[in-house]
Amino acid sequence: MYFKKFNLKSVLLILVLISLIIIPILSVDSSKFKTCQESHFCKRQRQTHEGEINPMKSFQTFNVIRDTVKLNQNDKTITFDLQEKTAKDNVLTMKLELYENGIVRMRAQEKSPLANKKRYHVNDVLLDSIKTQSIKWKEEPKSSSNHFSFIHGEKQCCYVQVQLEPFKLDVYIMGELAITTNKDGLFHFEPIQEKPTIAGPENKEGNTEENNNNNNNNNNVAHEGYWEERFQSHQDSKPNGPMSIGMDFTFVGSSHVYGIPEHSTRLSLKSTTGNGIKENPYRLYNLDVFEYEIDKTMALYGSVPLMISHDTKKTTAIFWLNAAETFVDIEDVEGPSKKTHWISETGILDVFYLTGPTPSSIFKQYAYLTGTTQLPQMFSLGYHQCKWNYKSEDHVKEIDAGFDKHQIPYDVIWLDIEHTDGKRYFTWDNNNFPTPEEMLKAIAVKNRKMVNIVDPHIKRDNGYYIHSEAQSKGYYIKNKDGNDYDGWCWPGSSSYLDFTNPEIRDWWASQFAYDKYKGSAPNLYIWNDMNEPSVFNGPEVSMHKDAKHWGDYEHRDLHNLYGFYYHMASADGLIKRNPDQNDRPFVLSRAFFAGSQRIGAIWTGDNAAEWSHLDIANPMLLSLNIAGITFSGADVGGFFGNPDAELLARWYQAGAFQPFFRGHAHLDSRHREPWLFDEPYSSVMKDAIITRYTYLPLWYTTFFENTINGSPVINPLWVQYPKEQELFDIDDTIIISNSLLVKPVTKQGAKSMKVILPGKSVNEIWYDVDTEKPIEAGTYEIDTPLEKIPVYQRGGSIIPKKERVRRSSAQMKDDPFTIRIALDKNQFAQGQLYIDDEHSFDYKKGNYLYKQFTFKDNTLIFNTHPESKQNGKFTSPSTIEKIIILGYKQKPTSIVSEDGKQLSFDYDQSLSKLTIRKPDFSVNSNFILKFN
Ligand code: NBV
Repeated sequence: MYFKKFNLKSVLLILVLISLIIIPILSVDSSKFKTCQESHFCKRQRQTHEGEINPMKSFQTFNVIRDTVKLNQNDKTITFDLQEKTAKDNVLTMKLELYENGIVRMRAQEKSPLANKKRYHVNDVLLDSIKTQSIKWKEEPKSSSNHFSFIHGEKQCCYVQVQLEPFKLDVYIMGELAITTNKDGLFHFEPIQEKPTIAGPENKEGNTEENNNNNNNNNNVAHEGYWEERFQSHQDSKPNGPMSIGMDFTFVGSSHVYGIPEHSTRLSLKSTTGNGIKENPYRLYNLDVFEYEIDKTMALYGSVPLMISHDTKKTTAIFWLNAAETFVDIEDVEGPSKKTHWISETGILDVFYLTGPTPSSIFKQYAYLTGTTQLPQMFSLGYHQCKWNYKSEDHVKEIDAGFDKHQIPYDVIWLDIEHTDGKRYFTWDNNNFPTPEEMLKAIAVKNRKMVNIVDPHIKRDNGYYIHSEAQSKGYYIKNKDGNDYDGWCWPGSSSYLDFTNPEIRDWWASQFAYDKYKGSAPNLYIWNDMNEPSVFNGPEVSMHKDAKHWGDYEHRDLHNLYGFYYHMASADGLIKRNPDQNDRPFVLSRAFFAGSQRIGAIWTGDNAAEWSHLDIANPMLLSLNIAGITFSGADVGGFFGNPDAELLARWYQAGAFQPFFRGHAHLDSRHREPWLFDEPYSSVMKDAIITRYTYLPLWYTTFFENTINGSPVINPLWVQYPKEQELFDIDDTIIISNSLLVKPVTKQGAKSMKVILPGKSVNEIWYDVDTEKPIEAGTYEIDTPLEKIPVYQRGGSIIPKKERVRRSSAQMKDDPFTIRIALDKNQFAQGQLYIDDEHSFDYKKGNYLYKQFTFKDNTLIFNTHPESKQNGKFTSPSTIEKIIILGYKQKPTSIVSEDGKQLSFDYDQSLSKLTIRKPDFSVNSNFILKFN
């Protein structure tokens, strides 16, 4: 036999060789990235105890200085000083405020900061519109009592009780304790200090970390970890010394916490400590993590320090407004409650308590603080085709023609870094892209768009205009010695603009003007990659923390905001390049922070062509969605490697139901445009894309509704069914808006799969969108042949669709709608439809239609949505060409419009399906239909 030719040795050798090839491709080199133990401030805050990590160990914590407590009616604050119990000169001042909608804010910093050193305050993340509300005592501070409490001036949503000795802050909702602060005494604030004149011993015996913590203000401080820190070959000069902050919060009565993206873990956050668990805490520090692995608490590309807690009675959240490196420990404690410990390297203590008490009120409260998602242009909700790299104008033509030839709709073709002249962004490789204007025109003729990559590393080449201008204007971030920061990235030696400075952001934005960005055109949009920032030769592949920014802040203070500001400047550029500034920008960013939703889309970076990465995409996107970043997606197919046809087909099916839908692949990956595969795979991919386009009206309406209420665009089941405890861990199923449930197949070879249709407690009915059959809420094993995407419409919902297949979303603009009504057990249904010009900011002036469909008492009413602020100036040529009603119990004798017109219809008794074929109503006017 053929195999007999091989002896065992050679087989083993081959296996070893194969594993050498495969394993490095598939796993991250985690030694490049710090754990809490390797980040000295985290280790200090987490404390070591008898050689073991004991993260929740109590510090000597703070007391409130009684006679400093004041209620200041003028600025609506309560203020007081706090003194550390053992280091009496560590005095902080704390400010408490209430904001609209049940939000409590707590801020603290040194009472008498050093004149020459300061803490960073995060700017530009909170909306300017937030306003403090009046406060009154619930229980005044008295000398006989260890407590005081306060409440909102008028609204009685909740109250806050402060304990003086030791300091503790409790938030009560509906009369019950919901969140406690410093219950475990982990409030620890390293005061800014002058560098000791006498060098401290380098961690020598007897000078334990505990001593250091308790004697922060004297000279007895070891340098290593405090005034300098080493990680691998990198030295951090730490000129400001230790200034970390830590605090514990317990979500009382809660068994589940979610949020703090971005991590590759499941949606429901796992415990990292206690009960024998010894995990690394969740880390928030924007990093370019090459080949990230699933289920790790290590940091990824972006950070949103928002944690949401949920139980059957209430939903609450903590928003920790800090842009420095942050770690979060989670522990299950009795109650059951969730205890969390937050640790940041620098910055002030700035915490928002969101009191909910429902999921939707949490989203409103968070949106009130940080804003809602920038309404996407319609094209950006279509399908995007990307690859590192489409190599030339001919290649672009070929791909574009491929979509037409195979009759697959798509909206955007993307160019990666190779399109530039030597990675000089805003330039073109003249050999391969000699006539970009013509290339863009050819795409524009078909109403399609292009996206070009523009990265933040600037090639240090005097012949490159961006560099020479930036350098001469002094716009680069400086290294610790005050010279332009010089790091290694794609173009070789590179510098990085200081986007924290508004003047520099303006200058950057001006580079997108058509006369500056040669070869650009109105249908060219932008992709910001590597903006963590990624620095190949920097610590953890990022920037040195002692690099200097505008205002004399260190990079360490604001690292997690760098990508946010870069994204902001690019999006601003796209707005300003048009004279009327009336085109909504589209900029995709890899790095992000709280508030990035206001700027543009984000994606989950360099995933891999593996089933496990397909499987984790929805949990990661759900986590982003509940933290405000709704316009998000994962590379379809997986960035690294080569998916087989089945994996790719299943990935298209999942991606078609995720907010941002882009196929992308690594430079070394084989081409994988949908038509390159055998049947049935190719058709399955094509059908998934077509299906996406039919649901564009639902996506667009849902994104508009996010601008009103901050709700996720894709929801985990518990958000829609907050009382159904068995749903709290489910994250493989999403609900788009509140109407369409999708559970994509993410397992290889799956012939069948378990699907949970929620809503048992309310007797929900669901309708399989393929068979149109009603199914009661419950758990089912369903068949999943390759072509099946398990999608169910909720009984009680009405979904707008456009069912004619076109080449791109722009060609569908004036197409008629099909309305799918799914009745609930009471023969009731309601849904919305939003329409505008699909691209401009005119909707902000009310130039749109926001309509509501209600089916009730055998009557269908189509009218202006009660919350609509439409100004009556916008009209659409679209009509309603078909109305389908599922769950309609018996054939009506007639369907009559308000003006007495009889409408023709079909009725399918076996499905209880009623179809009104050509109502042809204009979407501009209201109508009422009576079913007799
Ligand atoms: O620009 C090249 C890639 C890009 O295709 C990818 O989407 C980014 O996440 N980029 C990272 C840099 C290289 C990664 C190996």
